[in-house]
Amino acid sequence: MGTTMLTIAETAAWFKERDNFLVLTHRRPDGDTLGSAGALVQGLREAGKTAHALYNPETTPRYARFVEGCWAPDGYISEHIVTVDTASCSLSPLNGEEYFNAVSLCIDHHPSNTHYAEQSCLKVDAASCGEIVYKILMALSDGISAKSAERLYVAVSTDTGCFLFGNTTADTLRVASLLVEAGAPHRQLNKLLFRTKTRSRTIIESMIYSGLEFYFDGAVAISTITRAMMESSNANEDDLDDIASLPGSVEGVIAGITLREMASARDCKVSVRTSQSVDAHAISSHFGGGGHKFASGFTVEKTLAEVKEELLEILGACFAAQNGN
Ligand SMILES: [Mn+2]
Repeated sequence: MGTTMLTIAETAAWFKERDNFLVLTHRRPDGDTLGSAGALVQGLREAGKTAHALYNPETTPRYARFVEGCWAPDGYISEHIVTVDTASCSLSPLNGEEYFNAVSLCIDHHPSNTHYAEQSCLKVDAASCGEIVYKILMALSDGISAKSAERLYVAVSTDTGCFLFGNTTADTLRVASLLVEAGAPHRQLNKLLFRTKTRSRTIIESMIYSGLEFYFDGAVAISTITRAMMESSNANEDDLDDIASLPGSVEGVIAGITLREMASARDCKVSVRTSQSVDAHAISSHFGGGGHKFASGFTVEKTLAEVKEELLEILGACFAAQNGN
């Protein structure tokens, strides 16, 4: 499938010439997709357009307020479907599948993007989709409201782990600075999103730490989250936000793997976080997943033990190749 690549200026012009947009977010929505959608809807409305986001039933309380007032009313008929932060149609929320057949514009930063939209504004160097949406809104109306700035700050800061992840660039920080100038309440947001833990989060973190396993002289750390752990800690999805970065925080670890048991013992979700020379996207693509160089993931119908064994083999081959053996 071919897609036409648009620059930021072309994307802004595309919006200018059109009206009646429906913005779609991805399955298991995070701060980037919801913050980007919330800001895009808000910015388009401020530019005099009609825009709504398709309700995402998996929206968690943590991010709900940043898409407040954006959900499309029943019976809304849009003319143009726009996706944000969504690399492929398979990431559609269950209620969005029919819309994914006819996406007019995709705004995204994933290198694994499958070019499913008619037009794409794809910037793989951007740390977050929020940065791209910021530039589009600035090109559209030469200014941004405090409300949009707040939502975009959520997008940019959550996708970079508060500007700590390897994807953070000078441009990310520049955009963040402009968002703060535009009124994003960064102190409150940083406290809320990065310096506050629920008790359930604290409990499940302690379980994860005590179960950490190390391989290859400590270069690989594997953390495991079972359904039993979720139950006994009473943790929900919000409590697991960015949990995948936990094993990589241990000194010496260059590949941090998080294995999570989902609906059944043969439903496993895996997150891979790397630094230096280990390509996270390449590891996940062995299992049909993907992502970025330093962050990727996949789901697979295997038990935790089976996935762990296969991953260790792949990582072993990866380290052997690097050492020239
Ligand atoms: Mn993103």
